[in-house]
Amino acid sequence: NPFAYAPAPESRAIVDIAPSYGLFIDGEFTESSGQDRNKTVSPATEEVLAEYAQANAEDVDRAVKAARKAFEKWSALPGSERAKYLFRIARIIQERSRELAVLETLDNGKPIKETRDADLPLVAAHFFYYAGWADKLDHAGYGPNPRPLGVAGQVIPWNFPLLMLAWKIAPALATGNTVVLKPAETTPLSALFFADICRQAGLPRGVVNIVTGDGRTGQALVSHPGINKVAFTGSTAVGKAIAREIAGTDKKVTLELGGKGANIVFDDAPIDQAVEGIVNGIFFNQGQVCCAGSRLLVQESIQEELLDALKRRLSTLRLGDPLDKNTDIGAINSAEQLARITALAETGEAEGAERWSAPCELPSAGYWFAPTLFTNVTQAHTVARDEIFGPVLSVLTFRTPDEAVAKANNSQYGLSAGIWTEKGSRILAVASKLRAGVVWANTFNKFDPTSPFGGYKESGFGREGGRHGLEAYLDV
Ligand code: TXE
Repeated sequence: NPFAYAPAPESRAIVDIAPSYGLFIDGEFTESSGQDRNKTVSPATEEVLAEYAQANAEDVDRAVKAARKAFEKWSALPGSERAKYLFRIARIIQERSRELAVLETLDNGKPIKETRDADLPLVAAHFFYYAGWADKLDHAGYGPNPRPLGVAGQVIPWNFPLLMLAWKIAPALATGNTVVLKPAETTPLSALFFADICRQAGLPRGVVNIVTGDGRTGQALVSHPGINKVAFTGSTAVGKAIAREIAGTDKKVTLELGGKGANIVFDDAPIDQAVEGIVNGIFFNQGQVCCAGSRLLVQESIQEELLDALKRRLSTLRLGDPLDKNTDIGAINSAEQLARITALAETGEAEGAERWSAPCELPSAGYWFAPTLFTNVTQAHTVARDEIFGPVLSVLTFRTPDEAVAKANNSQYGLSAGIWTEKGSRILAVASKLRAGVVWANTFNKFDPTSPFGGYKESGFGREGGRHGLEAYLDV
């Protein structure tokens, strides 16, 4: 067995998780005014990691008031001063990145290989990137006096807890806004550790506030009259509920919602490279990625060859302990998410699609789902339409580039797409017809803080990242 060699897993001893956490308001950890507590568990073992406060409306009000008060001074600072804090935060994240990577892996269930090599470097990069903007806003074509909006209420999901926090907090702070952020209920820990980093960086009180809790806390936050801007990443259903909630107010909003990305492989594609890209596209973070390439569109003539190669590759993926550096597939984030994936996969079978799962043993404790393919899929099948948000790939075929484009665009979503071909002219022609916020060519899931990210159609609106990401936080 070539994989018998197993180096020591990354030690969880480098993270000091307290048994219980309060809220971070006005620069201090404080208790909720209510008694409600939640628990966060390790999805790989179901072991309780910590208890935390379920913030109520009164707590949210306190956090918004602290952010409002801090806004006066923070927004008046010269950009070069705000930049210093952001650079400091970025450096502390780098210094503490092993600790944060282990923490994120414990709370989320994703492989340490990913938190170490993708999440944490991108988190630091985001803070460095937006730190660089803070003193340049006056000279970036925004006119002489771009103004921050005020207090941002930010609600984030559990799939990239710290990275989604960085996407939200870095541009808000760079532009002179203050924030109240609510992490997801299953992954509150890295946001609480980030609060500690804010203290370590000497960030003025109230500029960043963290309120933990479930959807009720999120609802209290987005509906609070003291919020000027709502930034949300999560399900399309909740995104729509938030849009309804704030309709009729003067709040600005950006929504980053679901997806059903098409990964289009033409017959001249380098097959081995495409297989790696397909695997990365749908099995990175167990497929719990809004821009996952969850629909494979393969040109009919190479279907057999590609699927054979893909199945061979999937059979080598190692599923198990997320802290083991060799693990490719970690745990599903929660029992609820596992139930959702399981139900959609069962629907796929019931509707007549053919199911194939990678041969791997699932641990007895924790939430696990083997990498799975569906073939014989038509566009009418639920597995071709609904976001599964799990390690499940639906395979469809096409004959011509036009048919590929039509099928790729046949979705309520429009977040991501991929094209695999040797022909540069085809990449440009096809990409220009795809209704998706990002199109990758001969690669997938590449992220960069300089690049705007966001959706068409029901994948949401507004862009995060890059220069466009600043606009969401400025009145010009
Ligand atoms: O999402 P929710 P869930 C999709 C994915 C997944 C499904 C459900 O398909 O299977 O959504 O996941 C907060 N007002 N995505 O239930 O509920 C909630 O506490 C304000 C795609 O976890 O949308 C959490 O912090 N906030 C997605 C956040 O919203 C509310 C990432 C997201 O949770 C709220 C996650 C309310 N009424 C799931 N209700 C992506 N685009 O990456 C809940 N929340």
